[in-house]
Amino acid sequence: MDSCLQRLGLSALNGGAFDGAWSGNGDVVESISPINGQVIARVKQADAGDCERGIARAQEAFLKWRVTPAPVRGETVRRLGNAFRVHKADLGRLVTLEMGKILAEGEGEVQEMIDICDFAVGLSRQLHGLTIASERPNHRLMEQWHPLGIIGVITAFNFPVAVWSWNAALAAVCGDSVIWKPSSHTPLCAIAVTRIAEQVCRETGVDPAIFTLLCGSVEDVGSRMVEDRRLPLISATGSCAMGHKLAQQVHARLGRTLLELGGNNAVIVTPSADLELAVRAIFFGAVGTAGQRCTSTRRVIVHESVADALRERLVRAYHDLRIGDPLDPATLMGPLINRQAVATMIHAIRRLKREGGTVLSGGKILHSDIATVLAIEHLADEGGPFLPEDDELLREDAFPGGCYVTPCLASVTAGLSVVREETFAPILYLMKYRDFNEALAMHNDVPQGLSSAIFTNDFREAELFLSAVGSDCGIANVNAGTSGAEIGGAFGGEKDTGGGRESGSDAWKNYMRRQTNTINYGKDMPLAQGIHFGE
Ligand code: UN1
Repeated sequence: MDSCLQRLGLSALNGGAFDGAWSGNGDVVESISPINGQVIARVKQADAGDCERGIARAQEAFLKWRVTPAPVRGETVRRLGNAFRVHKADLGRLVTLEMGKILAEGEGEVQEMIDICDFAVGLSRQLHGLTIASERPNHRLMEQWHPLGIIGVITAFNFPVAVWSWNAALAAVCGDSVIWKPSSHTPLCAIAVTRIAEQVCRETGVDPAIFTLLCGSVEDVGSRMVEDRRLPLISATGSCAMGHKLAQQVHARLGRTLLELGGNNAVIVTPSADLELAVRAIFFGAVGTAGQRCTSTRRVIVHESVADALRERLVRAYHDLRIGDPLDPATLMGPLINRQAVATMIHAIRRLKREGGTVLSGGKILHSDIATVLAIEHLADEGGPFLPEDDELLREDAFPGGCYVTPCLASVTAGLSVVREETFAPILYLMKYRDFNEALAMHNDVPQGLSSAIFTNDFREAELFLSAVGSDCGIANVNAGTSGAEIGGAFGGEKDTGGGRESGSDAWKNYMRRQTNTINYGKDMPLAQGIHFGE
């Protein structure tokens, strides 16, 4: 067992349900590292009883927490941020072990947790409403923000710790309790984080059930949270398909959702662009986290006059990329999360070729023996076993486990159906444009609307891109890439991305209920709109 697990309080078999006490009466599952296919440790998941207890305990904790003054709540979150500082290296390493992103990115994710805690501490003294001019004499009109209740937080494998913290740190200062259902691929990260939060709560005399954890499947845990009226808000990260289904269930009981779903993020490269900057941003955006970020760059829309130069630089960067063990500091791209993800990527590349696209670089499975490749699971949507072709394989002994690929760079014409979908893998589609308005139209012609970027030194193009007729995404950047957003801004997107905003700016308002108050300090009873009623 890796020693970081022990330092984080994990053992070979771990309880995956926490409501102030650790339990887990459901199935025992293995957490498998995508680095080498080895079992890291096992987890006892939550069963129906654990879920019921977890929800009841989170409610009990909420009733005490909501009357704790917000700046006092902020003190617990301040200590939480400090605890993450102490455990940054171990937690970052665990993220790498369980999820496969490189160490620098694993630690970067923990830094996001620290940053959002700092943000939330300041916020704990700024949860203020407005005072509004009343139309009636001797009246005051104002609004207050009150704690909302239990926040259900459903997270994805790709950010196994940070996304919880964006929700939990804000929810905590807002006076809510949180129930977390992590991805079933990354339960150990969730257990380690919850153990840290538990310790901080015990030190500050807070009921640790404000940070409840329920590890388990969508059926056993997710759907119980989604259908339970005691959870007024479900904040969920995942695919567009997951979000569509979840929204229908939550909205059927008139609950609220905060959705952070798929992206199909593009970079426009114009004739005046600084190509050096553009290549660096595109390369990090497309290959970083092995293309498994919601904000990963998936499309490049490049002006025909600079298309050849950009393509050549990108091909070179892809060629020189160091792929391998994400624990090795020299590696820039680790494995995909599992074999299913590898199969999904190869299927997308086959489709791309069928639809007329050309692969310029990569798109192969790196493996050390064919047996692991043939063990790739059945693809549910294709209905049969996944059988790679010879030209889809690249044998190198340094890649055990079967989850390694070379990132794919492809040239396409706009409008291919595969380009309109988010494939959660490192595939980058290059397409050319002639006229700037055509580039904007191509940019917006996908169902998703998360992140976007333009590289230009022409201020008219930059401003148009940011204007009402420009990018239709929740995030739009100039001379900065699509991924790697700071926590200080509101994070999320439009259209099929789900419309939610998490993290900075005023995203905290999602976690509170707004109350409008009218106070009459006069001796008359004037009615609004000048209505006289029986006088
Ligand atoms: C995600 O992929 O779910 O902007 C979130 C970024 C990160 C967050 C990504 N700060 O890439």
